[in-house]
Amino acid sequence: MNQLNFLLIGTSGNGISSLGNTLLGQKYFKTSNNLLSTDCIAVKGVSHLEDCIITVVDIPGTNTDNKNIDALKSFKALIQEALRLCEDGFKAIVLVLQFCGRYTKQEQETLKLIKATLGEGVITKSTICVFTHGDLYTHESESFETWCRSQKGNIQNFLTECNHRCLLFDNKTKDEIDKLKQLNKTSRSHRSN
Ligand SMILES: Nc1nc2c(ncn2[C@@H]2O[C@H](COP(=O)(O)OP(=O)(O)OP(=O)(O)O)[C@@H](O)[C@H]2O)c(=O)[nH]1
Ligand SMILES: [Mg+2]
Repeated sequence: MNQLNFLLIGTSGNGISSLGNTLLGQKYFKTSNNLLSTDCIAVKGVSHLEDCIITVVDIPGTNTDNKNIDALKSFKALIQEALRLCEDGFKAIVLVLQFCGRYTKQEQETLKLIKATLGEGVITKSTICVFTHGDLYTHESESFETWCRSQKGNIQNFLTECNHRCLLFDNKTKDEIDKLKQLNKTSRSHRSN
């Protein structure tokens, strides 16, 4: 059996838990459209697909706006908890961004937390970048890859750093074939690490 272990990380509200559910093919994680997240623990989900065991750990989205919280300390505690839940470790860290969202200071702070906790090399070595809200992608004449390569500034630096392992996900799709295609692409990105 192949094992695909994913740790999902991102800024709160980017669709992290929804992505986890898509990857597992079932509703494991709580999702919400509330403006403030109430999640505070890491949760693990496991599913089987053909010859694969897929393990996903969903941690609460980061929120570095709240200056009363030591963001690094609480992030480190969450990562430790995630590693405890998935003792074989993670071959891929999935940084969840939102298509049509902006790459702001908040996103860069999330990236800093990842590097400070998992090491500077983690992006190049084992990070996949997933853009959720793929249903909003309407660039019919341009492939998603071309769109990624045309982005500028800090986001381009990040995409280059993760060797353009970028995927677009529509977590709302009801199309079973679409769902499988998204999953297959993720497993290919994972194997290219
Ligand atoms: N249209 C669309 N909506 C999405 C997609 N992915 C997530 N959403 C919506 O975005 C909202 C937030 O999704 P969650 O998965 O709860 O986000 P999260 O990042 O886990 O948020 P917290 O854990 O609360 O920080 C929900 O209303 C989802 O239905 C997507 O691909 N397309
Ligand atoms: Mg969540």
